[in-house]
Amino acid sequence: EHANIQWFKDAKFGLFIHWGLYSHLGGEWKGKRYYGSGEWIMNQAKIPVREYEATAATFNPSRFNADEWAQLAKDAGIKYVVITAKHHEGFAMYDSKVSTFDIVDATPFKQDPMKLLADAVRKRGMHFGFYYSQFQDWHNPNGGKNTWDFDESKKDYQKYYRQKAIPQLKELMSNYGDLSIVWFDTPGGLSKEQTQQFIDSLRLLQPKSLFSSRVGHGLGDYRDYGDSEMPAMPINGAWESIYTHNDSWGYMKHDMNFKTPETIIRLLAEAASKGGNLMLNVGPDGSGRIPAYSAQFLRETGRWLQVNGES
Ligand code: FUL
Repeated sequence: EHANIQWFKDAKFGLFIHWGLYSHLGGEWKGKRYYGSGEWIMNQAKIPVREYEATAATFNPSRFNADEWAQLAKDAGIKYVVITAKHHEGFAMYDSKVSTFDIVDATPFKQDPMKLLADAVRKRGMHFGFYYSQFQDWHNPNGGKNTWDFDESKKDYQKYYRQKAIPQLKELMSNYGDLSIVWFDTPGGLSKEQTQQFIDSLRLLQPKSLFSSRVGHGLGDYRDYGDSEMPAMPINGAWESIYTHNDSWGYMKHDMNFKTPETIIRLLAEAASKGGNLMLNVGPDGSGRIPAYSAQFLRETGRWLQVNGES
């Protein structure tokens, strides 16, 4: 068991934030609407890397306000916040020196929102962590799962890990203060031994940070279930169940199927009663705003928790 697991076991309620270049597209490409997960639009529409890159030129989340996001989480009774630093699309939402496909180099915004958010969250006494897609990277010729630009059988995954994933993880784990979680997702391309080496090398940078189980091969510090999956029975040990507020993780302008505060509270109570955490996701839009229904329903959830003495 990880020496720093107790805060996580006590936390009960986390906020997941999916925010990337896909948020700017909002589930629509060339006039066609896509359904499901907005952050998968590059894959769904088979958008070529060069065309996808070009969308960064108009991505300007000028309404982003780190203090507003962090205060909303605080008001909702949330204890930890995890945000996508790089999702499968390969776009870094922070100032990366490893690639120019990042928010500082490739967009008119030119700022690093992750620095501000990390500080705003920790200032309010909550834990902060990064999501990082360690294997799937549809932008990198050697990253996992872009089969429309690249030939999967010709890829050198080790090279991608060496040249992009590990150096970027090192940036994230060196330049943003103490991380409480590194949330890996959809493992691939590494054996169990290689995964252990990958973990060990990163641990040196942030020994106190927990690693999610999607690092692969059962080697994480706590257990995550499938997307929108709740275990049927109480479970021993540290675990987390992840749900998104509507039906998409990344912002989708035509998805209004937001869970009511009552549904959120039921999910939270169910996870807690079975011994785990609920990490609920919101998808801010391309301008940097958290959808109004998400903000409202999170606040109402927080008020309920306060009135009922749970926060
Ligand atoms: C999945 C990813 O493929 C989705 O896009 C999302 O990030 C979800 C939380 O995990 O496996």
